[in-house]
Amino acid sequence: MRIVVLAGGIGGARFLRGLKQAAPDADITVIGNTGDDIHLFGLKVCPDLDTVMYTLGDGINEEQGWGRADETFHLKEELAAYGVGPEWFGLGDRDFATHIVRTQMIGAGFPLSAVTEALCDRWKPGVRLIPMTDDRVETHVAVEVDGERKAIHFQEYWVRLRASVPAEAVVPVGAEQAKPAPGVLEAIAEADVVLFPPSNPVVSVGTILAVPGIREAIADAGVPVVGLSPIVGDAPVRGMADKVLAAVGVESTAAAVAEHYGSGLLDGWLVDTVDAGAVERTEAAGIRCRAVPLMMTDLDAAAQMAREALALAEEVRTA
Ligand code: FO1
Repeated sequence: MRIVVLAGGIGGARFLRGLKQAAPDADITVIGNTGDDIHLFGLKVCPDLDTVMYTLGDGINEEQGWGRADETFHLKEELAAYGVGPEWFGLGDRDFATHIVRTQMIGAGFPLSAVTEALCDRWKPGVRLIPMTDDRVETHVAVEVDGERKAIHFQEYWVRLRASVPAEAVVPVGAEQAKPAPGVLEAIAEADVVLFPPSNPVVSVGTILAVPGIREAIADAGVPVVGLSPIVGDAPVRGMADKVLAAVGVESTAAAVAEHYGSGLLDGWLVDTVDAGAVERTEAAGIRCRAVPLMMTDLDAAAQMAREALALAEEVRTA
């Protein structure tokens, strides 16, 4: 079975670990969000691609869900000693190697998709990881700080400000001019099922869908598209998805997120058992909905969620 997954960071990566266990023989292609990318110290950092690569390659810092295990921060400390910031973004020594290799390869003319393939040769994530585009897209957030409206990089909003101020707008800068990376549209066209994991529906899945051609390819693929709600009990399971959902006028509920994706895109939607009340509203929106446990407390729980998503896809296919 060929499965395509649109993944962001931590939630998407943990779901993918469960999907690999639930469907060990499946051919999984991950279309990774690159809107979180940031250029620091002259290096290109791709947080969501790295989180998928490290998580599936067993190099992730498990409790953080980002960055490397067994990390040290000597380089960061030395840079700070020179007064070279920013200090609010925790890049570790081991992680720096990834960004140096990536930046060197891009500097030598390799597209991000080829660089990602090369990095995955080491990590062997067991899926094909393709960035949503080889073009530069960086999500910025419009905020009002000290009475002044300004656009700041997503990472500054997310990490330095901890999303503590309302997001007036979320803009994937460059998305409109971006083209799907080689292999993205082909993977969607050849897929037997497309999954939206419990990633941030605005800044992760939403950013991937903002690359012209990707949303249309999925809507026209003629195969089941099934998503899993990142909102459980009217709150994001992790991260601060509610802050960016508000920016796009979507209430922080499981049903509202399904409606946001729309029945033109989604055929099925899994909500957590605490949100069983959302099933009727979601089905009224033309999206088949089931309430199942959605807390990825461990690998088996994530694998069960993946099985539920694949089962719903089969139900949709035979409907
Ligand atoms: N998230 C934080 O909350 N604090 C950090 O200092 C931080 C550093 C960092 C370094 C590399 C990387 O790949 C990710 C990092 N993240 C950090 C997470 C990152 O902001 C998020 O993973 C995504 O951008 C959102 O999914």
